[in-house]
Amino acid sequence: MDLGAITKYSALHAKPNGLILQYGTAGFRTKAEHLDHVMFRMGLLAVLRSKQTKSTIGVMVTASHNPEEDNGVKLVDPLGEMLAPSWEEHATCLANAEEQDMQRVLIDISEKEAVNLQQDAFVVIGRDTRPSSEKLSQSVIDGVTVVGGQFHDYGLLTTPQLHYMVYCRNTGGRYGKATVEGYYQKLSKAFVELTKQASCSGDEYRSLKVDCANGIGALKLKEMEHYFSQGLSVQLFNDGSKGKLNHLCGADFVKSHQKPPQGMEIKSNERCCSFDGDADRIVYYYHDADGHFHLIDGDKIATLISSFLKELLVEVWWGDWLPSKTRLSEIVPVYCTKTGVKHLHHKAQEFDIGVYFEANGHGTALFSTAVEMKIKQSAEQLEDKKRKAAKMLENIIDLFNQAAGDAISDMLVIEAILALKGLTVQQWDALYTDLPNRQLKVQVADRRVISTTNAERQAVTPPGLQEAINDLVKKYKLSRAFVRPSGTEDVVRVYAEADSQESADHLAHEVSLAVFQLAGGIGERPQPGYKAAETTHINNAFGPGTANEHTVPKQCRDGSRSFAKETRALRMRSALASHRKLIMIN
Ligand code: 16G
Ligand code: MG
Repeated sequence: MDLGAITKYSALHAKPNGLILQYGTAGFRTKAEHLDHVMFRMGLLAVLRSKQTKSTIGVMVTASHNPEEDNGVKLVDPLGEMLAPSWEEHATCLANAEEQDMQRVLIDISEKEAVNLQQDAFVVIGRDTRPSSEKLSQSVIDGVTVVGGQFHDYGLLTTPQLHYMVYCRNTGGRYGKATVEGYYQKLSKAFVELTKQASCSGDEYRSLKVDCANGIGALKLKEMEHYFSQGLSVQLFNDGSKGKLNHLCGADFVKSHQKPPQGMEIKSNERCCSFDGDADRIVYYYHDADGHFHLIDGDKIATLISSFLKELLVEVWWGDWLPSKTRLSEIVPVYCTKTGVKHLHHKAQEFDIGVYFEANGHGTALFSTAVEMKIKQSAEQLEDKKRKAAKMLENIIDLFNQAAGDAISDMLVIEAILALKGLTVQQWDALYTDLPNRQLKVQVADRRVISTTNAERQAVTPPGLQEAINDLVKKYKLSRAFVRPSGTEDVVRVYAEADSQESADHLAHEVSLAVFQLAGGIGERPQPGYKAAETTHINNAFGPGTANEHTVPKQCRDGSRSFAKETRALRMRSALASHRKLIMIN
């Protein structure tokens, strides 16, 4: 390392004195004007990580669903995953080192991680459409080059596209071609193959309104549209030609406010969806004949996908690989993890097939190499219906972005399934009914006083908080409530559900008061009654089906549906995660 050059260039990307940032669940995120030094240093760090792993590392410049003025950066590890936790800590130390300490921190990291500095390094860079992104990605490039790293700047990309590029490059092209063209072709080919099999070809199944949050999703979908247009026609809204990024539109807005984005006319029963600002999340919605808005969030997306995959798996292997005496209900484990895509992703990797989604619409499906090979083999060796189902599985594997949750890929998966099953958006929505719920946030002096266990569903500290929650929950029917510190905002998240909206609202309020009293609340005491803004938070990522909690209990307790129906939906939803058992049975 040429330390002199690093010092010289670092001074051109000087850190504002005293500024402390943390590499959180989605990297660094703050106002764009505070990020120049962070970008430069993440360029340096990406080179070290690349040398250590002897692989290509990705750097994405985006602040996803945050306001246009914000920006952020995250590093992408060799198989397209989120950065390893020990390197998140290094990222935080490096970003916060004062100018004079920067060199030392860099050397410390290299030593701790036994980085061979003679090793070549390669970094790929992508950015979203924010006005600040181009300059900030140039600062990343400055960091990469000053320590002798090679790079490829992809320019404008969705976040999942960058993850895909990293994955492709580190698997010698086996996963796909590391170009946007390669991405479009891989996904579109799989989609068109799949939808060719759909018997219902009526227009109602083949057109979709897409709110692109005035972000990168619009650009990429426009480029890609003609590749898949024989299977689906998309009508784009909030395509960035006039509105502001994420302003009154996008997946996070729609999910938090439970209403359609601005600028989109919706006729009754029309299928619509929203991407977020960097196109790694998607939610669906529609208006019923009475004009009521219905949101179809990540939970229902997971339900649709897993039920479809399970049907195909059973079709291919029932009575063969999978002994017919196996009860389907036995092969359906559902797991909860802490909030954050990385936790879900790692859990899903433990299975031969793992499907994960946060309620906020971030998710995908992962397939082990063993199961992919088994499916390929079945598609070649089996006959008739079994072969057809195995072929569909082959295509659906190609259609998923296994490196990261991807709004474009998920949209095509969902559209293919709806077309193949001949399902309307209402039929999909009716797979199960959510219990009424409420999400709130509470301001406290230090949110770290709240620690949790059991996938963030139980508070361990401060003393007495969990007991207080337990007592409150007992007052309501079909109720439960959780609290946890946010990973992206300086607040505590509160989630409550119960048999009626009124009860859910009351419970959420009472739990907020308990947090305020026992965890050092600051500012105004939580008031009863909820304005949309109060229930809105950056990611809306708490509660069932989000990062930490899938909807199983909520569904089981929903009195509005027969138990048989509920458990059937539940089994279908989780079938996928169970596939490891199929392998074990074999
Ligand atoms: C980040 C995470 C998301 C999580 C959310 C929780 C990624 C790419 N994103 O946006 O998975 O749901 O944080 O935020 O990991 P919260 O802790 O503020 O609710
Ligand atoms: Mg995003």
